Order: sequence, then structure tokens, then C-alpha cells
Amino acid sequence: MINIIKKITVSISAFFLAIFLTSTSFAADVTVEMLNKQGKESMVFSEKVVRVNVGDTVFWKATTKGHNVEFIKGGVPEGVEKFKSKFNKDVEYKFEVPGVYAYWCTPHKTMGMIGFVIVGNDKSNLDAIKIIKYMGKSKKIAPEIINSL
Ligand SMILES: [Cu+2]
Repeated sequence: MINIIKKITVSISAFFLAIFLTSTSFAADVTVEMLNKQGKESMVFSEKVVRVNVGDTVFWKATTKGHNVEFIKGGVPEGVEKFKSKFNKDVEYKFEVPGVYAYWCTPHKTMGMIGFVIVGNDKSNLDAIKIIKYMGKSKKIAPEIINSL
């Protein structure tokens, strides 16, 4: 009898553990830091590519000052409004429209401070992302990232 109870307890625990692991691996609210330095790179978003589900939120943390987040014109799915955050401020954005979003930090776009968010694993607007006029160092970095998506 005790053995049966033990078995049931173990399987119930395993069941809840499975639910926990599943929900955490899909819990996709993500934090990206805005940084002056990361390793050998300067002026950089801590994650260049973030993948989230529709309805998830990305938080950008103003870990170091002087940065912001601006969606690049032509670099978001159709129907998405422009978005530009204030300097030195944490900011968040809830992604409701699937597709690829290209963004940069306004003052450091020529220094390669760019990032991409892929929402709902939808890459249908990738051709538009490819023809964006990236500037300075971003011109070199962007194609490398885009090719890895
Ligand atoms: Cu910046």
C-alpha cells in the first residue's frame, strides 16, 4: 500500500515538474540590456536576436545610459506603428503582430547597435529587412545576423 502511494506521489511530482519545465521553456518574456560594453564589443544590445511568441513582451533595460530602442523604418511587419523609446529609460514592448522586427539605438546605429526580434517564428517580411539601409558598422553586422536567422 505504501509503495503504491509512493508511486503515485512520484508520478504526480513528475507530472507537475513536466508542466513547470514546459511552461518555463516557452515563457518568452525576454530582457535585453542596452550596454556600452559587452566583451570586445562596444555600444551593443546584450542579445542581437530574440525570439518570442505573439503576445510576449520584450524588456530593454537601460543598464548603461545613452541608449534607446527605435524600430527601423521598413523593418517591422506591415501595420506596426513606429516605436522610439526615450534615452536612458527602461522600456518594454508587447509584440502582437508576427514577423521580424529590426531595431537600432538611434545615436549608435552607425556603431552597430542593432537588434532583431522574431515574433511567432514568422519570417515572411525578411526580404524587407534585408533591403533596409543600414549605416556604418551596422552595414557589416546586419547581413551576418540576418543570414543566421
Ligand atoms: Cu546606444
